[in-house]
Order: sequence, then C-alpha cells, then structure tokens
Amino acid sequence: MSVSASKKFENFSEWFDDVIFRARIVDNRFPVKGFSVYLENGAFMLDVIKKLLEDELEKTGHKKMYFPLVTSEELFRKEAEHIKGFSKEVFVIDQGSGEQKLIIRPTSETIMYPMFKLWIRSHADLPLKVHQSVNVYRRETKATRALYRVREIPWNEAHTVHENAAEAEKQVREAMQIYETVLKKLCIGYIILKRPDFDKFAGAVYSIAFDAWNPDGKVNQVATIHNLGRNFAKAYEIEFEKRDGSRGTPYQTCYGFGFSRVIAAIIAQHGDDRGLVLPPVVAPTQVVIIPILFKGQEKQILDYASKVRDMLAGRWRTVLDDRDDITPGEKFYHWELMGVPVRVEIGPKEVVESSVTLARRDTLERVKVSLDELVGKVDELMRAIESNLLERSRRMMLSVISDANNMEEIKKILKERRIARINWCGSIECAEKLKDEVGGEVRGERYDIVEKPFGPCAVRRGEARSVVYVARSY
Ligand code: PR8
Repeated sequence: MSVSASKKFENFSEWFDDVIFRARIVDNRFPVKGFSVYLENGAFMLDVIKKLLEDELEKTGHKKMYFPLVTSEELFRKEAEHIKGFSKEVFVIDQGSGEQKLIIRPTSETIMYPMFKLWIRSHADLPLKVHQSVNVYRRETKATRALYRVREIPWNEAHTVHENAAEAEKQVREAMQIYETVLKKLCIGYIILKRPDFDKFAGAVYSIAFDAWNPDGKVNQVATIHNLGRNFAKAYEIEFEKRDGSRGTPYQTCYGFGFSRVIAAIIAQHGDDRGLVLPPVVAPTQVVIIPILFKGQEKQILDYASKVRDMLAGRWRTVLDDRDDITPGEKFYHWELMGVPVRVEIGPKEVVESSVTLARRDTLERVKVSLDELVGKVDELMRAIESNLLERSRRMMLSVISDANNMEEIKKILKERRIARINWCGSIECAEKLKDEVGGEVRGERYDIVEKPFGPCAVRRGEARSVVYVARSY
C-alpha cells in the first residue's frame, strides 16, 4: 500500500486510537486525565517487554529491588536542579491534620539515594547497580495522549554508583547497549541523541535519548540515559572510602525505559491499515489456525487442524479458532487486527494433500507447505518477519531525516512530517526561534556517531558548532 493511501499515515491519531482500543491494548476512557486501563493484549506486551529488559539488566549485574512509592518534601528538595525540573509535576498526598505531605515518585532518585548513602561505605561497595520496574507519576501539563504521554508511567529505572567518572561513563555505554539490544528485539527504528544542555534531565551532567520515528512525524522518546556526575551524590551526601584510604564522592548514572512509549512505538511503526503487526516476541498469539469448514467435512478438517495445533503449540503461542458462529473471512479480519504474525489456513484441499497454507502478517504473502515441513517453515517465517520488521523500521528512520540549510527548508521538512538535520550554533536563542517559528525542537546531536557541521547555523547563520536533529515530539 502506498503511503499516501494509508490511513495510518494520513490520520495517525485516529488510526492509533482506533487500533489500540479494538486490538485490546488500552481502554483510554478511564475518566481521570492521563490514566488508562491496559487490556489483556497491552498487559501481555508490557510483561514481555519488561522481562526482555530485566533479563538484560540482570545479565549485566543490576540487582532488582523495590523502593517505596513516596518520598517526603524534605528528601525531595535536596537536589536544587531536580526540584526545579519536577516540582510542578508531582502529585502530592495531603495527609491533613498537620502531618507532613508526601510526594508520589515522579522518578526515584530522591527515594533511592538516601538509602544508597546508608549502603555505601567503601570502594568495595561499588559499583552499585539497582533497578526496578514500577509505575511513576507525573502531573504532565502538556496534553496527555494514550501510551505516549501519560500521568501514570510504567517504566524500568536503573540507578548506578561508581568510584570515578570513567566508570560512570562506561556505564552510560553499557546502558546504551542494553537498550539497543531490547529495542532491536522489538524491531524498533530510532536514533540516539545527546540532548542539548537546556533539555537535559533535571540534575544531570548530560542526557542521551532514544528517539523513535512516528508516522505523524513527531519523535517518540522511548528511553533516556543520564550521566549524573556527582550532583546527586553531593546533595544526598553519598560518600565512600577510596582505594588510597581518603574519602570521596562517587559518580552516578540513571536510565529509564518507558514501557508505554515502547508499546506505542511497536504499534505505530509496524502497524498497517488492517491493524497491529506484531514482532513474534511480543505477540500474545503467534500462530492462529483457521479451519475453512465445508459442509460434511467439518470433522476431518477440525481433527486435522487440532493435529496441526498440537505440532506447533509447544513452540509458539498458538490458537485454533474453531468458533462456528463467524465466517473464516471474519476470523482473518479479527486476527489481522490483533497482529498475529502467522496464520495457518486449513481447508479440505489441505487435508487431502497433507499440507497447510501459511500467511505472514507483515507482507500478507501466502505459501503452501507440507505437514512435514510445517514446524521448520513456521520457525523460518517468524525469523523472516522479525528481520523484515527491523529492516523496514530502520530504513524508515533513515528515510524521514533530511538535511535543511535554512528556516524555510526546516519548515517544509517538518510540514512533511519529517525530521530535519541541521547545523546549529548551540545558542538557546536559535533553538527558541525554531520552536516559536516552526514548532521544531532541537532534539540533540548523534551520540553513537560523530557528525561534523556542513555549513553555518541554519537559524541565524552564525558559526555552527554541531549537527542536530529537529523534530516535533510527544
Ligand atoms: C528519568 N530517572 O526520570 P526521564 N509518558 C510516557 N512515558 C514517559 C513519560 C510520560 N509522561 N515521561 C517519561 N517517560 C531518569 C531515568 C530514573 C530513570 C518515559 O528520566 O524523565 C520516557 O520514555 O527522561 C523517558 O525517556 C523515560 O520515561 C525516562 O524518563
């Protein structure tokens, strides 16, 4: 299907809201702004993604813990920049009757770090690497949007403490690799950007972010990694005895992976006008078997379909749709909406030939295979779907980026729902002018590769210091 004829690309919001509801991902009708219900398929995907990430974190020595939901006003106020960044966004529990107010975590630095202070005594306690998958709460002031910008945020946050700056720097790289591994398994296309100083995490030395492309041209920040330097350690008085016996302040990093935004990216990047297209790893149902029943042959066909189900069920999450109150066509439509990677069609012909017809959801191609080849062929199709989705999304990420040399060109690119790559002098004034006049945000420069300026600043023609990406965002 061409892009211009596609509802997903023409009217993304409508397409997305319709798909997440009908494919049973999220019901966004809960009557409190920014809070929604994860339906069975959304909850399933969330659990799979969480597991994929936690496995990688544990392989690299992060310990899983659970910290409290609340912090006190006093603890919350310790790191000056952090308060500035978050104080307007927190939900507060007023306990009444003169008791101190409690602050619900917008993120957990102010909850974890007082404990780190107690736990860390000497260099032998370092590195400390902990993580938790929990919900955090932010009173987002921008318009909320199901999965993309919510007030109850399901995420994983990891926090680390190190002896020196070099170790912390190394940790940023490790975090980057962990996130890359997981996003690759989910076939998501993204770029890794170092945010400009004015947009870094409140309290960080620098922040890097994974921006995933979206069909409406906005970028979706699915994860971020922050080098905190010693800012928080100083504020929370975390100290340790160094190898030479003297006292020192350690270096910290933290990183967060937004599960709801990652689910949004999977849906938005891979889906089509028929509904979801899921990478096999996150699909609640990976294979659906649809018997095409003919009068008088129902029993043979259903018996054969059950045999096929038994062959696949131990390897893949398999459903035999033997409902008799809807047509095979309606079943195709239903399971395509759900994004099931592989459909197995079985009619009288297949029974006679000892074969099945396989259809893949990503390209809609169909092939007939004999029963002997079935298991191997389904395995092969799953791998092919995964690599095709990854390929497609990565290609798309690159294809939406265009170079722009002046404001007119930037404006045009953003209007075409794309991302502009520009030379930038580094001034806030130019970034603000961009925001005011064309609605584009300076998202930052590439972190994974070095890019040299190829002309003057695209905004006011001053000398360029870096090459940055400009986009609208959620
Ligand atoms: C930190 N502290 O807090 P971060 N809706 C959906 N996802 C969101 C939202 C939202 N309103 N806000 C943030 N996220 C650091 C790192 C501990 C962990 C997701 O970092 O404020 C985004 O994917 O950058 C974001 O990249 C991630 O949480 C981390 O949030």
